[in-house]
Amino acid sequence: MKNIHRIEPTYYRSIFISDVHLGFPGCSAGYLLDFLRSTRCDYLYLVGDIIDIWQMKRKLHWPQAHNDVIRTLLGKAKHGTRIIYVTGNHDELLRDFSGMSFGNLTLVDEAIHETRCGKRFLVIHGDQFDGVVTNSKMLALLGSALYEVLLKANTWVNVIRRRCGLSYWSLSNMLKHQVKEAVKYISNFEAALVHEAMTHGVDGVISGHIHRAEITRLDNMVYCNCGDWVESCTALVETHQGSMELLHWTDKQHSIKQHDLVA
Ligand SMILES: [Mn+2]
Repeated sequence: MKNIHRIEPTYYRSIFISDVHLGFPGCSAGYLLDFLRSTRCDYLYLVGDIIDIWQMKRKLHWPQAHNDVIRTLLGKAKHGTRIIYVTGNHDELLRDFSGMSFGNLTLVDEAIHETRCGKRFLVIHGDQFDGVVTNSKMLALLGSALYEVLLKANTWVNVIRRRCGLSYWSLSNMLKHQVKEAVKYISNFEAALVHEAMTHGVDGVISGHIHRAEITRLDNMVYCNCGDWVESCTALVETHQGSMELLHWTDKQHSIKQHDLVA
């Protein structure tokens, strides 16, 4: 395992990650460890749902790789990285400790980040703008290949329904409605966050929660979403020059496989 760390880590001024869901079996801790060990930064923002306390209450799942993520994060703090832990809804128990600092690690419900170029961003998880907390994993699935598979399955479902004397039932209509709802939910979420950023008088917003990485411009504001480390393995980074970029870590296959063994 030692030879993977010989490459000098890539430096970013700031790194933003969200929705890691440690304690949940779907967490891609191996990829995240690879990412954390391959990069270094001055500011590391953990934009909520890092530890999935909801999930841990249901069933405890805590493999060594999840410990390693925590140890790697604390190691970074020890070596000078400022860690700003912005709480989410799956780790909302931590909201009781908002405002507290533990060495280089600070717990907050929201933060303002100023880039090297002087652009100011509101950093917030985003669940605060959920009317109803929606299962974002389901949202992601609905846009995927599964949708196609279900459409095909619909034919067979109706063959059986007909044989049983039941009326035609359109799975595709139901799913199309769901997809439309999902798209509406995402655009409402984005609009709500941009509106919140406006009230703070900042230049943009950085959030998480909906597991959908993005950098875009909306109403003259910059909307960024860190994505997640369950499915997409994405991080938002601020370069040394102060520009924002999205990284898709699964694209970097070179040293990932070895970490999979750890997970
Ligand atoms: Mn969330």
